[in-house]
Formats: sequence, C-alpha cells, structure tokens
Amino acid sequence: MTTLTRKDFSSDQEVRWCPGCGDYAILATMQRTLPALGIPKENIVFVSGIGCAARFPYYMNTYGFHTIHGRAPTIATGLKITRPELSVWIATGDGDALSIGANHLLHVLRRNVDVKILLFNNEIYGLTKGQYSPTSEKGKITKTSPAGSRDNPINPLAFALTAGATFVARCIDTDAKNLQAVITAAAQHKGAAIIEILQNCNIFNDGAFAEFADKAVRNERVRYLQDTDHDTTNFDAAYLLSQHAYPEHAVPMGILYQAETPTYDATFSSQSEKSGDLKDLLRKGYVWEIK
Ligand SMILES: Cc1ncc(C[n+]2csc(CCOP(=O)(O)OP(=O)(O)O)c2C)c(N)n1
Ligand code: SF4
Repeated sequence: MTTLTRKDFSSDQEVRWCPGCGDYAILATMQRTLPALGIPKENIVFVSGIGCAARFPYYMNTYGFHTIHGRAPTIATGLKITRPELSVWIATGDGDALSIGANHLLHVLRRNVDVKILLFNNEIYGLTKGQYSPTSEKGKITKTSPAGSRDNPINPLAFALTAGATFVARCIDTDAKNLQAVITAAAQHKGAAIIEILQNCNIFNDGAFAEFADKAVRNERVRYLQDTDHDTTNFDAAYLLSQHAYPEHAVPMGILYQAETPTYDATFSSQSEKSGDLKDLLRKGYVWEIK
C-alpha cells in the first residue's frame, strides 16, 4: 500500500480565503493529519453548508458536498446511514452551525450519528462581511449591532454536551500539534464528534482570542486537558470545564468529553434488516383498494 502525504489531500482549487485567515492553518493541519489515519482516500467525504469555512471541501482532494446554509448535518446524516463505510466530516462556521443550522446540529448530535464536525468559531459572520453571530460576545459592535449586540452568546461546548454529543473538544487554529491530536482522536471515535476550533477572522474579528490564544501567553492562559488528570468520561466535569473562560479561568483545550454509546447509523442498518420487505409492510393491516 502506498503511503499518502499532505499533497494527496490538496486539491487543485485556488484557495480563496483572505491572506492571514485562520482557515489556512486548519486546512493544512487536516491535510497533514489524514494520511496517518490510514482511511482510503475514496472513503473520505467533507460536507459543508455556506460561509467562508464552508469552502473547505473544495480545497480537500476528497469527495465533498458544498450544500445549503446550515444543512450540512442533514446531508451528512443521510450519507452516513446509506454508506456507513464512509468517513464523513462536516466543516461549518459558528453562524452556519449555530444560527440557521442549530436545529440540525442538535439532532445530529443527539442521534449520535457517526460524523465528525469541525466547527470553525470566529465569533462573526465572515462571508457576509462582519455581522454579529450567535457566538459573538454581548455588547459586540458590528454593522448589524451598531449599539452593541444584546444577545447572550451560545457556548458551543455546552450546547454540544447537553445535546448529547459523545465527543466534545476544543482547539485553536494555530496550535497544529493539539489540533492534529484531537482530529486523530475524533476520527477514531465511534459516534458524533464535535471539535470547536477557535479561528481568527483577521478581517472582521481580528484577535478575538488573542488574549489567551496568542503563542506568547498561551501556556499560562490555556489548560491543555491531556496534561491534567481530567477524566474525559465524567460529564459533570466536562460541563463545568465548558463554563471556564478567561480571565476568571484558564481556557480548556483538548478533549472535554468522550462516551461510547450505539451510533444512529449502526442501529439504523440493524433495524432496516429486521423490517423485512417494504411491499409486504405497506400491504399489511387495514388497507383500501381504489378502483
Ligand atoms: C438561507 C440563507 N440565509 C442567509 C445566507 C447568508 N449567509 C451566508 S454565510 C452566512 C454566515 C457565515 O458565517 P459563519 O457560518 O460563521 O461562517 P464564516 O463565513 O465566518 O466562516 C450567512 C448569514 C445564506 N447564504 N442563505
Ligand atoms: S472574511 Fe474572515 S473568515 Fe472569511 S476568509 Fe476572510 S479572514 Fe477568513
């Protein structure tokens, strides 16, 4: 078997993100991580909705779908239950996932569909030029909130945990080592895995995470969970960590929670085997014949 490299996962498409965007680092890390996972290239699919982050499938030399705003979880669910052998990844922004797509994200998580979700959180709408998003902080001044946003932000980790996700993690775009380790663990996880990736939009929300994510301060202000005695099977501890924010607390990075429960796609196929012939089912019981 030939060993794949980063190049094998890079497409011939011109990358159309702004120079300096955090998305480049995430793309490069993904392209470097996939070869080591040993998944046949033809079994990998990236599904996205709409947004800057959602351009991800174009740049991966794998199968991919660029679908409609907020609906990547729906398409990915359909794909996974009909083609369970595929490794299905979702690339989504905070607006795509948590505004128009929040309902869909909730259900892919609670059903524990075996898909891997990369949630690029830049706390802004990038593609549509800088409106506040569901993760923007209260008081955020943008074109759509000139007097400051009055909304309470969604905490993606708490959302995922309470929705029933079986793998919940957080990474920073520029911390390739940690991101690579978490992507690898997510790929090996059986069930819905979500990684919140703090991503710098240097055009519309530059430095959103700088006070703790900058290389110069990161080691004191971030808590790498793999270096602590955090038990990733402890839901209560994971929930508590999801509430930790700078400057009151160091910001947790890495895997907060991981659990093993049956996946939706596995139970779906075992159920369809049991349900028998569709024609017989339709003709069973009280039926009319229209003449
Ligand atoms: C049905 C529909 N509503 C609204 C839009 C406009 N729209 C496109 S992308 C987007 C949000 C992008 O923000 P985010 O998901 O955070 O991704 P980013 O661009 O920051 O990566 C919106 C509101 C759309 N394309 N379709
Ligand atoms: S607008 Fe922001 S998120 Fe979109 S490509 Fe530019 S820097 Fe990246």
